[in-house]
Amino acid sequence: MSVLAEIKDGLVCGDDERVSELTQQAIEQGLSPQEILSESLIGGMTIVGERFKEHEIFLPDVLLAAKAMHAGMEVLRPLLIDAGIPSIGKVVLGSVQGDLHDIGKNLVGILLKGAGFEVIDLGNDVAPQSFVDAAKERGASVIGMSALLTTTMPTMAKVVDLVKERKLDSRIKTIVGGAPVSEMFAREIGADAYGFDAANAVDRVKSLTTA
Ligand code: B1M
Repeated sequence: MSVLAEIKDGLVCGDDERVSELTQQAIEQGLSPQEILSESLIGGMTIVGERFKEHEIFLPDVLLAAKAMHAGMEVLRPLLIDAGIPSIGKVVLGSVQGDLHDIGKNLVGILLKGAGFEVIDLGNDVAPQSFVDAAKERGASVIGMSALLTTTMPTMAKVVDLVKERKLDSRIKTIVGGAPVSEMFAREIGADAYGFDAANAVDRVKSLTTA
């Protein structure tokens, strides 16, 4: 089995120590962090999602897989973030209220930092007002929101509306993303951008801040 397949297997089994060790091994073998991330970590988590949906595994198994994903991302983090780059803009980031999923959001944060943005990460379960207050107080020009549940997606609209209500929309732009979110949804709620994955989110944030 290749090291990439072994990492994926370790993640699906929820073995954080194995994932951490193998990720380190993959780096030493010269594999790129992007390849390890997409092929093994995101690939493994996709399998976990499918098995959870089919009731083949249960919530504790998903939690262990999430812990293993975190362990792998921690090894990759320094390689994805090129330290010492001067800030090219500030982004407030969070998973919306009611949503505890934060792996994708964390990935977006890591890649934004890697691209030179200062990221103010509010964590998960973030209330609409907290997004807007933080962006205003910290002088951020972009609010990035992540949602993994169809039930929490409407909260994104509340943030977009609040930015407009407070007449901040000329200087604070919004971007939304997450598995159930689409370009069409982003347009419907009046968000300024949609990122289909973490790398695309970085491109979209760059366009928002240079427009
Ligand atoms: Co939950 N969960 N979960 N879960 N979970 C999903 C989302 C689900 C699709 C599983 C399923 O049924 N197949 C389902 C949602 C169904 C729906 O809404 N239609 C679900 C459910 C139902 C639930 C609970 C309700 C289960 C329960 O309690 N009965 C519960 C809800 C808790 C809550 O939030 N209130 C729950 C709990 C959990 C755990 C806590 C166990 C754990 C989360 C741990 C954590 O995040 N710290 C968990 C996990 C791990 C998943 C799955 C398996 C994996 C999610 C993930 O991390 N993917 C997920 C199934 C799946 O998505 N296949 C599932 C990897 C990650 C890299 O991808 O987050 O999509 P993702 O991010 C991507 C893109 O979406 C994008 O970039 C990333 C890739 O580069 N992206 C952005 C994300 N945010 C972005 C923001 C941007 C731009 C792009 O701009 C700002």
